[in-house]
Amino acid sequence: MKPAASFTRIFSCCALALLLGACSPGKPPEDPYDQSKMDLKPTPAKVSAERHQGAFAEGSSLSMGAELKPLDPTPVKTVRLDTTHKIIEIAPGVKFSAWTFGDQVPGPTIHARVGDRIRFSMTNRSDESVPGMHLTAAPMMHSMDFHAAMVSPQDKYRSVAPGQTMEFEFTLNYPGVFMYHCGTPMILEHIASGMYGAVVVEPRNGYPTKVDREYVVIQSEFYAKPDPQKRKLDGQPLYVLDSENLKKAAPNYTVFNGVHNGMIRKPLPAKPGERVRLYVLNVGPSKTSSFHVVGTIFDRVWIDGNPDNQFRGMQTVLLGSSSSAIVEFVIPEAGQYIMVDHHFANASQGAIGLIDAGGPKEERNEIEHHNMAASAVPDDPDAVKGKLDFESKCLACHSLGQGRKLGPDLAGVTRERSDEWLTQWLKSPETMLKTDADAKALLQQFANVPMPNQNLGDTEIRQYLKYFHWADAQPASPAPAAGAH
Ligand code: HEC
Ligand SMILES: [Cu+2]
Repeated sequence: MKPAASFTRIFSCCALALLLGACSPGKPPEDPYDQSKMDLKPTPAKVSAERHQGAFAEGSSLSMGAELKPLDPTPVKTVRLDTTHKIIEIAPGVKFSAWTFGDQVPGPTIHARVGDRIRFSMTNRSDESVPGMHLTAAPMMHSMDFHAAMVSPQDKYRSVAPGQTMEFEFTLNYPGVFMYHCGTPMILEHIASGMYGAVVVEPRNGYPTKVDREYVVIQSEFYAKPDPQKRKLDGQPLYVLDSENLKKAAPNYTVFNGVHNGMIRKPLPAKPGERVRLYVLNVGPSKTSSFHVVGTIFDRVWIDGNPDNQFRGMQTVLLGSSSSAIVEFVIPEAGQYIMVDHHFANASQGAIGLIDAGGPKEERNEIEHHNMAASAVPDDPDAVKGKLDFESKCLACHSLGQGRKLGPDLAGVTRERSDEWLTQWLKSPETMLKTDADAKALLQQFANVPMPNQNLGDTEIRQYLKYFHWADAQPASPAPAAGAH
């Protein structure tokens, strides 16, 4: 049909619609979201004093890590996610007092399909001490809020006390990648402490595309400060929730799947030519994510994980708090494909990961430098912070004990320079290069490439110095941590 003809037809139809109040050229397509076919009458929730023992997470629909397990075909999915308080390691040496679903952060991913029924139960086990761990956070009320459900929050999302069990059921009416989280006030604190996860709901008839790999990537923020009571775990300082920075939305770690640079250490495998589907959820609680994969283009983006909300050929997908997307792309050739939050301030806090599709490893080693295996970790929280900052901001040009790059190897630098000199240098290398003889000499050694001002604050500079002093005080090699691949 010629465009003009179709225009006339649409026009006349709609002109008619204006007159008659309806426009129905034939039978209307079936609405996949027909509410008369949805379950909007879930049964009441049940709260009991029965304490569940044994595994903290149970159910054949659960995936515990990044890899999404295949769909379990049973239409009723029994899911148990008990709440616990436990210590998790959000970055090398940063042991954080967390609250969890299913004893891990993020909680396990539930994989189901539209029309499936979720039979959910949760015992609040925040009063149980996990073997080998001290209880660092007082037991407290918790609850569960599933964004995938359509239920009365006052009934299903009630808080239950330690020792109590909450049970309810609901049917999945819409496809998507949905957040779940604790909804007990202060909700902000419960989410920031680790109480969240994802539910992947496939369309009733599956996705319109076939893929070779399926991974879940969950972005979230941590607001951690050294424990004011100075408690320690395995000789390392304990970190607790920093409520001040939490209210200011100023996290110190923004991460994928609960760990700073975690998927650099354990890349997601793929092969050239393969089609990869990522289920990406931004938990927040307070930041947006500009999710991007370096080296490819998203063939399809399904906003909130629903194929009806489709974009094609996108570079980045913007996700607010509790927003999600399914992104699909092809791995063009062998290589290391970096996943980042393109808000680079967030990426530098750890929101970075890797899809490993083989190929030369030089570049990969470069990235790995941002996350060197922690065979030794400083004890002092300032030095830990200095180490992490160094790994994200300085490794492009410096090493600690691995030789010169664009700038000098900084091993032993605290023996060669005074703290005062280093402080002035880090504050303003450009001033030092004009006024200080040692700085001028250094510049000559480095091919007249001046170190750019890194815009460091006083606290940050103090933390770098703490780290350099710690590294220089290490026995055998200057910084064992920096050598490990
Ligand atoms: C773009 C490259 C680049 C980056 C990024 C960079 N530096 Fe440098 N840095 C240099 C160069 C080059 C020199 C040598 C002096 C010169 O040429 O300006 C240097 C010198 C130094 C020195 C003096 C070393 C000595 O032997 O006295 C210190 C300390 C230092 N950098 C620390 C840092 C820290 C900490 C960071 C991260 C916050 C950092 N640099 C980021 C390039 C860089
Ligand atoms: Cu909670």
